[in-house]
Amino acid sequence: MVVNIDRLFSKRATRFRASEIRELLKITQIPGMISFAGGLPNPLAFPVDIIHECIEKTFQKNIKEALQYGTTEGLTSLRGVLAERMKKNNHINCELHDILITGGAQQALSLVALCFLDPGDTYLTSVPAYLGAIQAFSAFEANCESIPMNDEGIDTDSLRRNLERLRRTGVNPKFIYTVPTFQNPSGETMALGHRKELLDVASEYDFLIIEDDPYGELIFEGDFIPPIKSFDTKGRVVYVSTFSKILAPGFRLGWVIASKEILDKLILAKQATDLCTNIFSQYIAYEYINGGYLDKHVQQIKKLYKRKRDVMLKALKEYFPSEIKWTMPKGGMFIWITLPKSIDTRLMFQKAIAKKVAYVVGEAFFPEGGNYNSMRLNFSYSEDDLIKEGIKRLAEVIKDELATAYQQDTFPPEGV
Ligand code: PMP
Ligand code: G9A
Repeated sequence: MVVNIDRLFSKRATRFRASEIRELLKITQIPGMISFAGGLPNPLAFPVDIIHECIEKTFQKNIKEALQYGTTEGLTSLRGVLAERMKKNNHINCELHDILITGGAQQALSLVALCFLDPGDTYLTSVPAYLGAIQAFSAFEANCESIPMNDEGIDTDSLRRNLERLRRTGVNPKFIYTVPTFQNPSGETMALGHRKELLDVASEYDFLIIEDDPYGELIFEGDFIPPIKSFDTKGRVVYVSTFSKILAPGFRLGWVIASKEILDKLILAKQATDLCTNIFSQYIAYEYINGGYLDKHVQQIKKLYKRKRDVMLKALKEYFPSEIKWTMPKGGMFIWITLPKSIDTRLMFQKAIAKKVAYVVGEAFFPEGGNYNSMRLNFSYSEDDLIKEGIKRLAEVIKDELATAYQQDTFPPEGV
């Protein structure tokens, strides 16, 4: 008998959607393609020699333990050095028992969803939002409410209005998801006042803040703005970060800092999911931090990405038509482009691919869709001369699109 597999899938599984970014990774492997699509670290930013050294140290000191199962919480020594670093660099008051090591930040987001979202629950996200988070949360059959951003970060007036509207219908959101620093996808940073205000609002309406901070270390200029977690005295913020952008995503290592009650639940969810995070890579990450390599290496990554951001900004200024707007990120890996309303970046995508340049359509970052005239560009991955060439190609595609839109607007001529 033929298996009718669709009948057997869970309702949840039927809601799974492919991530545009993951799908795009295939396109970007086409020879000659210049990709501004995936948020990939530059391979030059991988500390290959240091990693080699850290692996050798692990072989000399702990190879038997590194090949064994580990605890679900994660390697004690790694959690210890991480806690010290979080206190020193990020002003987050934490100890090793406040930290859970996860399989990347992505797993942390999934575990949060597993622990907090029932079908029919509501959560909030600032938009545009990191696509992977939307994907992780959407599997749990919860309702998503989008809160727009303004120049300063989250639009707290709109947030309050939305919360009042939800309250009138008896809905109390479980959490808000946000990337306050050098946001993926916009590159924007939430101002200090807005961070504090967001925490006040969360306290007033009693929901959690899921603060995702993969890019906070990659600061090129301007003042360091402490994470929301650093003001949290009541355990209202779940802080998530990752080694993907400061060591290598291949290690699949991230971490969560949260209150004991939340962490205990996340640990149980993780036990059921994968028992423990890759212990071998945790030993390497420990040696990387403990040997003092991380701080030095982050300086080099910042220098490299700042240069790439500058190359992209210069090329945008040189080649893009004047009616196009873009963000000026002071760190991170992304620039957000806003085109005239007449351009639909979904339709333009195939034309860009034909010219061998790729981006992510802006719509992908809005759970409710729309915003078709926007796109995200990654500047960390491509070589400098290819950044310039790619922006030149993209500018040609946009100019063609603008000319076509103009012809359509003015045709047929008046009176015909
Ligand atoms: N959150 C954000 C905002 C990201 O940009 C990413 C990766 N691009 C992740 C989480 C997932 O990172 P990881 O590799 O640690 O799973
Ligand atoms: O899915 C990945 O490869 C991580 C990158 C995420 C992004 O491009 O935002």
